Amino acid sequence: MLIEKAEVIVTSPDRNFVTLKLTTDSGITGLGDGTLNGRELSVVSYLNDHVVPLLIGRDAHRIEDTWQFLYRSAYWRRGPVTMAAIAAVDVALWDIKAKAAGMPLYQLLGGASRTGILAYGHASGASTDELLDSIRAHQEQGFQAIRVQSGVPGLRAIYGVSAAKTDAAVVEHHYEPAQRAARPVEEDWDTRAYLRHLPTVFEAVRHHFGPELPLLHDGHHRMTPVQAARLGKELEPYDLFWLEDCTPAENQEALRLVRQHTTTPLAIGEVFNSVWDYRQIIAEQLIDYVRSSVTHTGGISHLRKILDFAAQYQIKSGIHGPTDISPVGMAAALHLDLAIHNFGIQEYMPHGERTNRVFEQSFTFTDGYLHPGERPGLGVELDVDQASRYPYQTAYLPFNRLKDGTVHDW
Ligand code: EZ4
Ligand code: CO
Repeated sequence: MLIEKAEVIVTSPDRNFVTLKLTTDSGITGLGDGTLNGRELSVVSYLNDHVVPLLIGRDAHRIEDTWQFLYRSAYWRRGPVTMAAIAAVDVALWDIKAKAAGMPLYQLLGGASRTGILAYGHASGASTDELLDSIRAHQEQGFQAIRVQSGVPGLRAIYGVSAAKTDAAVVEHHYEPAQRAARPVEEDWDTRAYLRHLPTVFEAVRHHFGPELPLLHDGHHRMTPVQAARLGKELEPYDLFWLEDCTPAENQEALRLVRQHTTTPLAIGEVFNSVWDYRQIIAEQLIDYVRSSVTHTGGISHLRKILDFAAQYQIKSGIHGPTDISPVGMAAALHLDLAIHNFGIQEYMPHGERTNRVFEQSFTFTDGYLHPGERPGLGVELDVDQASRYPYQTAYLPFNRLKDGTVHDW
C-alpha cells in the first residue's frame, strides 16, 4: 500500500490547527496533527517543503522505517518543529494501518488495558470564590479530577485563568492561552506573591470539596528549584495529584533539589520533544508523570518509547491535552492511553463547536472518563469544506514581564 498523496491542511475554526492528510493507492486516508501553538506555519513549511515530497511512493505500512528515515536523514535532530512534523506523519500512518486492519488503533498497540481514561479538566478563577464556582461547574460536566489555577492579588492577567467571566465562558470556553493578535500579549508576574497566595487557595478548595477529589496544579515553568521545593512542601497537606512544570527543566538536574525537599508528585514535559529530554529525570526517578503530547514528541511511535522507558521506574503518563492539540492529536493520545499499562491521567480541554464540525470525532466523555471509540483507525475525519471556511489567523502565546520590566518564563 503506497502513499499517493500528502496534503497539509491549515484551519482556524476556534484556533489554528495543522493537519497532515495522507492518501494511499488503495484509497485509505490517514490524519496526523502537527499543530505547534504560535509557530504553526513553521511546521507547515517543514512538511510541505521537506517531507511531503519524500512521502510519495513510500510503503504506508512501514511506520518505524519512515520514522527513522525522517529523523535520521534530516541530520538535524529533535526540536519542536521537526518532531511535530514527524509526529504528523507517524500518526497518519498509524491511522491508515488501523483502518486497513479494520480495527480501532488501540488494538494495534496491544489492546485495551482499561475500560476508560480518567481525564482532568481546567478549573480557574480570578478570585477563590470564582474558582470554587468553576470547580463545581466542572464537576457538573462530569470531571472527576480537576486542575486548579487561580489569580494572584496584585497581578492583572495570569496563566491558566480565563479572562471571560460569564458562566457560559467558564463552562464552555475553557481557558485558551493563545490570542489572535499580531504580537504576543504581555502579562505580569511576581513569584513571591504567587508563593504566598497559592497555599491559601488549596486550603479553601480542600475545605469546600473534601479530601477525595484529585487536584492538580500547573506552575508553568516559573519557579527556581528552591522556590519549587518550597511550594511542593507547602502544598503537601492538600495532597495534590501532581505539581506540573514547577521549574523550566531544560536543566534536568534541577529536579533533584526539588525532589529532595518534597513528596508532592511532580509532572513535567509538555515542551519536551524527545526521550533525551527525559533521560536523567526518568532514570533518577525525579518525576512521577510524563507530560508530553503525541503531537509534539514524534508521534505515537516515539512517545510510546518514552512511556515504556518511564514504566520501568514506576513513572506514569499524563499526556498533554490542551485545545492546541487538535482532535486528531487527542484521539491519538486516547488510543495510547487505553493501551499502555502505565497510564496515569489524561488532560482534557474540550474543543469548541466550530472545531468539532471541522473534525468529526468518535471519542466520548462519560462521567469523567474518555474513550476513543470503536471506529477503525483514529476515529477522526476532517471535513475539508468546513476546514476551508476558516483560514489561518496570526496568533501568539502571551509572555511575562516582572515589575522591573525583566522578561520572565511564561
Ligand atoms: O500552556 O498548551 O498544561 N497545559 C498547559 C497549556 C500550555 C499550552 C501551550 O501551547 O500548560 O495550557
Ligand atoms: Co502545562
